[in-house]
Amino acid sequence: MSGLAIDPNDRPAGPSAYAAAEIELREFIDLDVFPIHDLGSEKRAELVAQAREGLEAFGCAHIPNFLTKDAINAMRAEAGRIMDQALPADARINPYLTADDEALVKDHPKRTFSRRTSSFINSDQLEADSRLRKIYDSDVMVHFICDCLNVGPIYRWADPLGRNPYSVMHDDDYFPWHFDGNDFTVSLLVQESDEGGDFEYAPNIRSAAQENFDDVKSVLKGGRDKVKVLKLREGDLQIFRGRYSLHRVTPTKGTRPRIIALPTYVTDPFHVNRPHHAKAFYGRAMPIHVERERTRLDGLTD
Ligand SMILES: O=C(O)CCC(=O)C(=O)O
Ligand SMILES: [Fe+2]
Repeated sequence: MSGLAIDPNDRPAGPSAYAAAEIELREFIDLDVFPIHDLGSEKRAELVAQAREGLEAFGCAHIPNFLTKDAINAMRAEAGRIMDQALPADARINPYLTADDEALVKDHPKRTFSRRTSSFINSDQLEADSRLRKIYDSDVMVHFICDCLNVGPIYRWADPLGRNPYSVMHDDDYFPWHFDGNDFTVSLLVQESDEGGDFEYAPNIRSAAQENFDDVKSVLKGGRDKVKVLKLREGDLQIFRGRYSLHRVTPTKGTRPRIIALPTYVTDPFHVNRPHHAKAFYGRAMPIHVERERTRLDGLTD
């Protein structure tokens, strides 16, 4: 891989370590309001039904106030302590995170690049007793998300950088329009920015069978007719099908960084981000990204 320096000794530390007995759900969720552990409860069934409606209609489910204040505070404190280790991005990306292709016309979506300045606190940088990692490792959470998505089984992901990072956006940062490499993303907003930082998305603008470059181009050029805006608040949970919905985070303003946790579950736990994707998003690629680069199930570009 030209341009990608890979250190062969840079091996992931292994799977997450939290067993069910070590995870106290009440450390992050009010089980009276959100009884996600109680499979027979009516409240849980309602939550699942609502999430499915959102996912079906817009590729997006939103559960306000999902996290407890205590969990928000713990995650904000963790992110604050390790934020200076985040690998800042100052990369020009197209929506597919691919290199420029001069064979295409100049205004093709694959040739439309924007500067991404947001940064990730990569998953391998989380603290040993990270609250985010407990949430991520919780089987109850995996089962709940799986029910909401109505696909399954889903798994925690092998990608050592992308499995459960925090995304951080400081004053004037921007996360431009893109598609995700994985099918869906779970987001938990930990801290709002003073201004901006809205999540915008064009639901199901492409499918596994169809790229729909014309529609993507229209959004990139500023068209708003296909765009929806989701105002996330601290503690909100969002489940989002980012592989088919073009999305971005609008520029953030102010001294308070926007911090969002992204616990990422997948249907194929083995395959990780492609090296160029890992480099563009997480600031580095590791041997696992090179070794597991294989043909994907779909033929979409990312
Ligand atoms: O920060 C967000 O709300 C979305 C982040 C995102 O789209 C991504 O990490 O791929
Ligand atoms: Fe994304």
